[in-house]
Formats: sequence, C-alpha cells, structure tokens
Amino acid sequence: MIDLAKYSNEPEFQTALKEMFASLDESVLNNPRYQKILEDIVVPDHIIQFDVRWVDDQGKEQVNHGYRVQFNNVNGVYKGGLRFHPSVNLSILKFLGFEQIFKNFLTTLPMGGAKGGSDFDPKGKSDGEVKRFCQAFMKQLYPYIGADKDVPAVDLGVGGREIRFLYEAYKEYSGKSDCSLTGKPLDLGGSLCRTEATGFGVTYFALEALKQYKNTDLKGKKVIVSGSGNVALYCLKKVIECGGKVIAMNDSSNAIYCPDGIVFEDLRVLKEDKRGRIKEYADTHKNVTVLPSKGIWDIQADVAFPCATQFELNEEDAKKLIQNGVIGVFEGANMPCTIEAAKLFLKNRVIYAPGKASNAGGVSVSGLEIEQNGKGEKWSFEKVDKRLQSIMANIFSNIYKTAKDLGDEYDLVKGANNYAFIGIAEKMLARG
Ligand code: NDP
Ligand code: 2IT
Repeated sequence: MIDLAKYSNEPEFQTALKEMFASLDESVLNNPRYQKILEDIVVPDHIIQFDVRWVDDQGKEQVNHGYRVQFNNVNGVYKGGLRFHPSVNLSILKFLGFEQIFKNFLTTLPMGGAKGGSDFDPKGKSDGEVKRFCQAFMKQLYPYIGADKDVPAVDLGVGGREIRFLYEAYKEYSGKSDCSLTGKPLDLGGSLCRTEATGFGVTYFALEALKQYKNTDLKGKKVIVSGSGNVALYCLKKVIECGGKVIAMNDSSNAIYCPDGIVFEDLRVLKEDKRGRIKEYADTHKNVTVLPSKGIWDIQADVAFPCATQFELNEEDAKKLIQNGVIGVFEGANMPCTIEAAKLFLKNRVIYAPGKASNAGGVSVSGLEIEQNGKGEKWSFEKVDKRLQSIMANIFSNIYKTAKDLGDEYDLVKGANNYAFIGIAEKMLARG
C-alpha cells in the first residue's frame, strides 16, 4: 500500500490519493495482480516545468511558473486541461492529473490523463497581456505536445480566448496544425457543443441519477449552481431548459440570491462578453440579494451543482444543505466537496456524484473534437450533444452498477473509483 504521509507537502494531491485508495474495495486492494499497479499509478510519467517570461502593458518583464504533468497514457494520448490561476502549483496539477486518468477512462474514449497550467492570473489583464503570456507559455510547451502525444485543453482560467492565442502560437513555433489542443474556437477547428459540454454533461448526469434513485427530474426544482464561469454558466442554461430554477450562483467575491431565478442570457453577457463580477447582476435585476461568496450554501435548495473549484464545499456547508432538504449534489468542478462533506451526503442518502464521473462531459467532447479533426469532419451541434448525452448516461450506468455490486447503490465514489481503477489497472497489466 502507498504511504500517504509521504505526500503531506502536496495536500491537494494527497487528498486525491486518499479519496481513491480509501474507496477501493478489499478485493481490489488485496488482489496480488494489482500490488505493483497500486504503487506505480501514483507516479506521473513526466513533469515538465518551465518559466514563462512575458512583457506587461507597461513594458515590464514578468515571470510565471509553467507546468505540464503527463500522468499516465495507458488509455491513450495524454489529455487534460490547462489551468491559469494564481493558486496553481504542482500539488494541484498532480491532483487534477491523477483524477483525469480515471475520468478519461470513464468516457470510453481513448485518452490518458494529464494536466498543466500556470500561476498566471488572467483576471484584470488586457487581451494583449494574455496574448503575450500565452505565446511565451507555448514557446516552452510546444515540443512536448501534439495530436499523437499530449493534447491540452480548457480548464479554470483558460477558455476560448486563451486557446486561440495558444493554438496560434503552437502553429507558429511547431510549423504544424494538428489537433494539439481542444476547446478550440470553431474557426480554428473546434467542435460545436464543446463550450456547453461540461455544464450540459453534469446536468445530463443529474437527470439519470435523479430518475434512478428518486424517480424525479429537475422540473420545478430549486437549484444552486456555484461558480459563474464556463461550467456553471452552461449548467445554468441546461437546468433552466429542464424546467429547474437556479436561485443562487457565486464567484470568489460574492454570491447572488435570486428567488425568481437567474436569467441565463443576462448572466452570460455579464460574464462572457463583459468579463464582469457576479454582484453586478444585481444592478440590472430586481429582487436580487448580494451575499458573501460562501453564503451560497446557506440557501434552501433541492439540488446543488458545485461548479467553481476544489474544496469549495466543506462538512459545515454539507450540513446546511442537508438540513435544508437537498436531494442531490452533482460536481461540475473537480473535487469541490471535501471528503468529509461527501461522506455526510452518503450517510444522509443524498445523491452525491463525484466530479471525475459527473463532469466528464467536457473532456468527452474534447475527445469528439479530436475524432472530428482526425476525420476532417464537422458534426452538427445536435450530433455532438446526442453523443454527449449517451456518454453521460453510460458513465452513470457503469458506476451505479458497480456501486450496487459493491454493496451500496448510493456510493458513487466507490462505484466510479473501483470501476475506473480496475479498467486502468487491467490496461497497465496488458501493456506490461
Ligand atoms: P472558469 O475560470 O470559467 O470559472 C471558474 C469560476 O469559479 C469563476 O466564476 C470563479 O470566480 C469561480 N471561483 C474560483 N475560485 C473560487 C472560490 N474559491 N470560491 C468561489 N468561486 C470561485 O472555470 P471553469 O468553469 O472552466 O472550471 C470550473 C471548475 O470545473 C474547475 O474545477 C475545473 O477544473 C472544472 N472543470 C472544467 C471543465 C471545462 O471544460 N472547463 C471540465 C471539467 C471540469 P472568480 O472569477 O471570482 O475567480
Ligand atoms: O477537468 C477536465 O476534465 C477539463 N478541464 C477538460 C479537459 C479536456 O481535455 O477537455
């Protein structure tokens, strides 16, 4: 067994390891065939680290750290997003890269696990600064990526604007225009429905689970969606389409409580077009209360979609949601609920879906973008959305069945981790 104490200086990575290993069934942990795999799987294949020197609008040189963690490619090319946020460090990227191995296996598409990024903060930077940063970042990264090697994509702080700058820089430095990035804007070979994919996907997953466990759906439900970035916005859109009412959302500064329901297009314009803050929504809408960011978990709701960032929802927050009668919590972000919060949901028979399963819609459509680029095809929005729906339904069905077989149909953490670990372990054994 691995010694978790060894990772105490990498707290996020240590938590991800703990979540995985504490949930593996005895039959997996004690399987002699898996003993070496259990040790090997926690070591990334490669970690690439570099400095990123770029010039700000005042003409001053700035330096940031850049990283790519290529964790495991037994299931296909290294695949996973790039995160630009001041908190980014190796512990966070190893946690995200480790999660990605299993998430990508769940999609059934041929993708290995990776993650990368930088402690660069795009917030408050001009387009010119973001462009110069992306060019400098790609100048260091381009030799290590490519359609047959490693295909980075969007994540927190990286959206269509950043991918455009990164892809243009990749083409210039490498002289190639292969599918070395996904989440590309449409004119650069991106896929329809990639922007929507993670938010739509987590909602499709929720519909499957609500039907299975509670014989219900989202119609008339009061819903909390935390965050207000890419994942949160398109979760909001799909929840409304499914008849739910999203009454609260947040960013890292504030939450808004809107008992009448948040209007998708108004918030989209504020966040995507104007790059504004969520509290500005109250300037143009009636009956909106602005709260501190964490106040989001005090609000009474039937269903919650944490879609902002890791560990945003702790045990105390979970207690409040449970007291307020929540029936389902579906992670759009990567590990937004602490392990303690997740345990409390399970104990109280709240449906709880771990992000590696429920937010796999984004990387799934990235996989479909690779497929389209490879075949020189452009699929309709409806075709991609249908594939996304069937992938999410398949993920739910596989992990639900595993959870049930292992003794508790509500334990989707156990279901996802055992199903995906066994799948990856068998591939590693077959590779030798
Ligand atoms: P964005 O950068 O588009 O949005 C992030 C949102 O989260 C912003 O509203 C941000 O607010 C908010 N946020 C960040 N930190 C905090 C905090 N400490 N408290 C409250 N809110 C916070 O990122 P994405 O929507 O792309 O990603 C969100 C999550 O989903 C991440 O965990 C990411 O790894 C995961 N994910 C993303 C996928 C994708 O396709 N994009 C796929 C699968 C998972 P502020 O503006 O104040 O920082
Ligand atoms: O966490 C994730 O799954 C993502 N950020 C999406 C990765 C991808 O390759 O599309």
